[in-house]
Amino acid sequence: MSSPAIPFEVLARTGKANATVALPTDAERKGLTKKEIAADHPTWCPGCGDFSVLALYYKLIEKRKMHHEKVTTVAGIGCSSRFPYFVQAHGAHFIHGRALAFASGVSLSRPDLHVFTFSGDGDAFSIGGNHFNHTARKNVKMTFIVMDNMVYGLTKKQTSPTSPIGFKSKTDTWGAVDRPINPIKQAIAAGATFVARTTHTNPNHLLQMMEAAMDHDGFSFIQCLSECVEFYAGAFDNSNPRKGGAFDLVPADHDVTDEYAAYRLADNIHPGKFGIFYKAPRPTKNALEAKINADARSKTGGLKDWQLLQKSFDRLK
Ligand SMILES: Cc1ncc(C[n+]2csc(CCOP(=O)(O)OP(=O)(O)O)c2C)c(N)n1
Ligand code: SF4
Ligand SMILES: [Mg+2]
Repeated sequence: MSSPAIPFEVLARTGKANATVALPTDAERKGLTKKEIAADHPTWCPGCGDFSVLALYYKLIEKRKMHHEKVTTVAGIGCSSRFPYFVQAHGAHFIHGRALAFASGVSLSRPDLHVFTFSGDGDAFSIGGNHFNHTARKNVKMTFIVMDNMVYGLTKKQTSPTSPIGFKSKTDTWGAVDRPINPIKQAIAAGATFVARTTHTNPNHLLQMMEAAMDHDGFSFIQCLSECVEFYAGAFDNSNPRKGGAFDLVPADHDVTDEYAAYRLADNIHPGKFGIFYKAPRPTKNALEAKINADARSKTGGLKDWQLLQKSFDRLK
């Protein structure tokens, strides 16, 4: 294998701008420790479910020995979307509802990165609902984790697309009347190729789902129930055995490649089943576009990008 290009900063730091520095290969490099991954102190309310998702994300990076320059953490706006601030890696705290659009650009232009996008239920399914459908149908390679607390937390308790009927909030003082969406069914119908549900109260399961999603070659979506203790306390007690609820797994004999079976399974009433509902191979937009680019490039006679651009400009003159 050829040795990796040495970034300018490394040369500058070592003071050996003209020397060849033997950098360790990826396999030789040590994995990151939690201390190296964690940035800043999370500003969530004590007891917020989002802490658990963050802790498991650190664990995932540590366990899978990912390096800073290979992880990208993108989010929209909301309490949950503060995520990238707390991760010592590249990423962006982007515009409300537009995390997937930004993350798609990153994924398509840098297929070597693991792109993780985090959203809240409002960010993902309300203002960002359109992007959710289209990113799923395009099968852009990334992992999308929605921390669903069934309320707008950051803006202090408005009804979200997953709030149940009757939920009293600042926007529905007499109780919500609109039928909530079913994120799992919506993801399957839109064309997501990996669809799973987990909860912040079951760390082992959450990590297991994150790993499976990360290993999937395509758009992997996880609905992670994550309690807002401030504005919707107890929302997920019925899925937590420690609070008298039941944590029901997707049956072992469920065929995850059967789209209709997955859709029917997702029909269970709240909180429903936990695990992988749907997982099927389909070419990613990344792979399809890479092929178009390679085909086009093979016909350009070895011209460089800037020369191709120049030719296009010249044609416009
Ligand atoms: C364009 C735009 N509209 C509205 C807002 C106000 N706003 C910020 S976060 C948010 C909803 C957050 O809810 P959710 O995505 O569920 O995240 P949570 O805070 O519950 O984690 C809203 C409406 C905004 N920042 N930008
Ligand atoms: S308001 Fe709710 S979602 Fe936001 S940090 Fe507090 S507990 Fe978490
Ligand atoms: Mg929310």
